[in-house]
Amino acid sequence: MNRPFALGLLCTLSAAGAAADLHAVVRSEQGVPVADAVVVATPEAAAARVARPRLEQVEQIDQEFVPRVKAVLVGSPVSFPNRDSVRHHVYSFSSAKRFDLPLYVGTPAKPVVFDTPGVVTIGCNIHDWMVGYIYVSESPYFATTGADGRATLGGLPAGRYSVRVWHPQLATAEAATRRDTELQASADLAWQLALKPEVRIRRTPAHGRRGPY
Ligand SMILES: [Cu+2]
Repeated sequence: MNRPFALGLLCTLSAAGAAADLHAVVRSEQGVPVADAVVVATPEAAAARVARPRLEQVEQIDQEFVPRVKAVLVGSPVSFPNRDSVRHHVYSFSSAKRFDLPLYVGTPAKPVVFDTPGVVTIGCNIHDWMVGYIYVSESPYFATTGADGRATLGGLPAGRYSVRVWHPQLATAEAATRRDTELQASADLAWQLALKPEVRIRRTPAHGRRGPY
């Protein structure tokens, strides 16, 4: 007897919970998959889901930042655990967040709070080749591409979004990557990005694994 009611409730629930997955693929102009690209979807309406910043981390492993590109929601605290036996001195001069964590081993007691949207370039005072990026996102909907150039933004409420891509080697303004899309069900979006050549500082033997720091 109560079956119609139950069915009605089920329909209501599924309509209210309508969510879409956005499958993004990012390639270079030559068609090579691009890793470490941040894909951000900004809803036209205010974010339906209230996202809370949570503790994130960027490790130092074998004298590199892991991950090299980390996207976080604005307001997120980020800790910088040092997994190496050598000391690191992590810092940034970026306008979105200036900070300095003088020489340390283990995990500095206080995480750094990233409270301004933008890109924060991080380095190490001791190991010049160590470069990483923290992308501070205003929207809670983002993902970073893997080695296959793919990223999935899951569970986006249906609606209109502008979607854009950032990468450390992006040759254009981030705004130029913008796509406007109406998401009702899952969708695919693809980008071919013009990238600048990668500039990497060579690791010097003096700063090898068994170095003085
Ligand atoms: Cu270092």
